[in-house]
Amino acid sequence: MKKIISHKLSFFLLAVVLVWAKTYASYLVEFNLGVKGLTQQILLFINPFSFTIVLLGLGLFLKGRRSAVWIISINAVMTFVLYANIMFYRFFDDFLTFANLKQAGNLGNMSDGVFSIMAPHDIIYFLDLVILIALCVKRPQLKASQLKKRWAAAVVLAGILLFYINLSVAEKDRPELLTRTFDRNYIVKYLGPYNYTIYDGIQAAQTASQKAYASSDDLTSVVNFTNSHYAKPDKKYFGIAKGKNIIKIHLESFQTFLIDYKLHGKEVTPFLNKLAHGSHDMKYFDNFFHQTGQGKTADAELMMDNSVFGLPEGTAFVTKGQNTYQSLPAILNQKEGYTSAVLHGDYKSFWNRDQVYKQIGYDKFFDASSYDMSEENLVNLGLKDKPFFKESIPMLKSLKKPFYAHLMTLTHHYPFILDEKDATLEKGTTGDSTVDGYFQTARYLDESLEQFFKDLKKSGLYDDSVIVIYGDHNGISENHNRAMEEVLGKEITPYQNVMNQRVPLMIRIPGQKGGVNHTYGGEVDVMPTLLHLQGIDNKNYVNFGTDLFSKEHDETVPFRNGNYVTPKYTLIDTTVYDTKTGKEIKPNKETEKLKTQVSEQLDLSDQVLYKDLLRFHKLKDFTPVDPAKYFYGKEKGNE
Ligand code: GP9
Ligand code: MN
Repeated sequence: MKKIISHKLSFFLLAVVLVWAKTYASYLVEFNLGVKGLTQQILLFINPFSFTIVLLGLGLFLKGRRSAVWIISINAVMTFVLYANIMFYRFFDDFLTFANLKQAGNLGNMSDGVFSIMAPHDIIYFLDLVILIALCVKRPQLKASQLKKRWAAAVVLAGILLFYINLSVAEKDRPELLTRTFDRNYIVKYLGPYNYTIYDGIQAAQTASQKAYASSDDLTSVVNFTNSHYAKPDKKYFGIAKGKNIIKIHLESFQTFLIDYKLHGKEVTPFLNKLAHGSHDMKYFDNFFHQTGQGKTADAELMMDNSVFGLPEGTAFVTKGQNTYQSLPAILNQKEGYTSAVLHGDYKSFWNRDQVYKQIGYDKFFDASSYDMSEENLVNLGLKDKPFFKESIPMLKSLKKPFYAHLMTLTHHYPFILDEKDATLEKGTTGDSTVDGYFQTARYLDESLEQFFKDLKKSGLYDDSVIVIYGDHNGISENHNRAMEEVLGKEITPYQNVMNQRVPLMIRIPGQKGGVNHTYGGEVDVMPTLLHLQGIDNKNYVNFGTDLFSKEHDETVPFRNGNYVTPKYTLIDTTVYDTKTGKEIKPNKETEKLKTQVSEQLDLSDQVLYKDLLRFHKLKDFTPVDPAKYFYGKEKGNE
């Protein structure tokens, strides 16, 4: 036994335990990781181990004191990583990224405040280093200690195995944790700060290499495409909303099939139904589709504000958070003096929003920290929609006019749960809890929206504002087809599944009549539409969508996977359907041409993001957004 637990191994074990202890202490003292449930508690407890065992364990292959030096050096690097994150988190409420390091503005803000955010207890983060160094110096036994290579290998393998276990339990609790990168908080909560740093480093390296080989020539084919795809504005609509506030409301997971749907003989969304039928002068697009991929909400936001597609894999908001954008809020600001704001009852780091909104040029970001997040106001992912809308009114009023405000709801989100006291509609009865709950949270959202409209009127903001309402993506996936067949009373064929990807789009323009508009369109079409309503021609911008009111609007709606819908055809993989009847038809020249156009459009849009091509797009009347000039939350400069 004594032989096995050699001095070398005990030094190593001590180092591992000390690193674990301080890392775990930092979870409890420094970070707000939102740990819920036993699985997450256990993962939090064990997650510092895997990386520590592997990295420190490599030192066991070295002889004598060199091994101790290795362990101490790695410990020092890990201490630096941990402490840098602690400091950064104290300042920005977020974890450090390699992208942050490159963005001088961010850290520059911190530099003069560094000492003020240090705390006396910070000593605990360095204590283990001191102990290990002292032991190394004082203990001559370490010099002679030896460990068999196969023991060293066993230790490193055990660390790797632990990592796999940790990752698989994490993926079970939060599927697609690494592929979708929802939030840095999540990665740290599940995998710990050290694994997170490696993960972030790999992502940063991938991004950098994609950008490095790009040149302005790559932009030429993009601009050729968007020029030839341009749809000129209809005079009837051009500029009719000039200078009006724009209040854009994101209905989480809201699908069009809910409109006019009756459950237990009652309308599920009576207020939205009224709007869809022209009340409040609402123009309702009933053939509007979401085009999101893995990035879900973030993809919807990206498309609506930039008229580019989300990426085929992952989430552009996360992986392309350091790109150049020519966004709707930035153009509105530069052309018409608009201020812009996002309002949302979740924390700002979700979907990397705090970084990307700066790239997009949002002046303000009211996230969860601006709202009353007491327990009774929360359900599921964050703030309930009713308090969210209520508290948003004074924030909207505080904005300099004209403004563009993007409000994102949250309660109607998978798994569609609601406190009993908030439920005014009985659940569905399919036996599928997701589908059954979906109706109840949709009703809650509908009531929240009705209340918001009333409050907007009271506040005086209603009359002079354009109101845009849209569903971001489907809430019910194909895993629930059985229950959905019961709900819709029809078989969910692949064709029907595509039809189910309709989400509502509504636009209210002061002084204009409402009504139903059957034009086919998708999320990339919203930015050109809103620009033209403002009297800003989108001709020179890289927009992949076209104005929904234009006579030249392209009614082909590409989906992220290369499928498409037009009023005539629906392409699913290699099969073409007649959109009106759902009957399979033979591919023809037109459907083949559309297929080529759609894949070219998606490919060019991907290149814009992967290669950061808009940095080469010089426009006389557009100054690129400087993210270093934007501050949200506690950051200095946001007074
Ligand atoms: C989180 C919310 C939901 O803040 O926007 O995002 P989703 O899961 O729908 O992408
Ligand atoms: Mn969403």
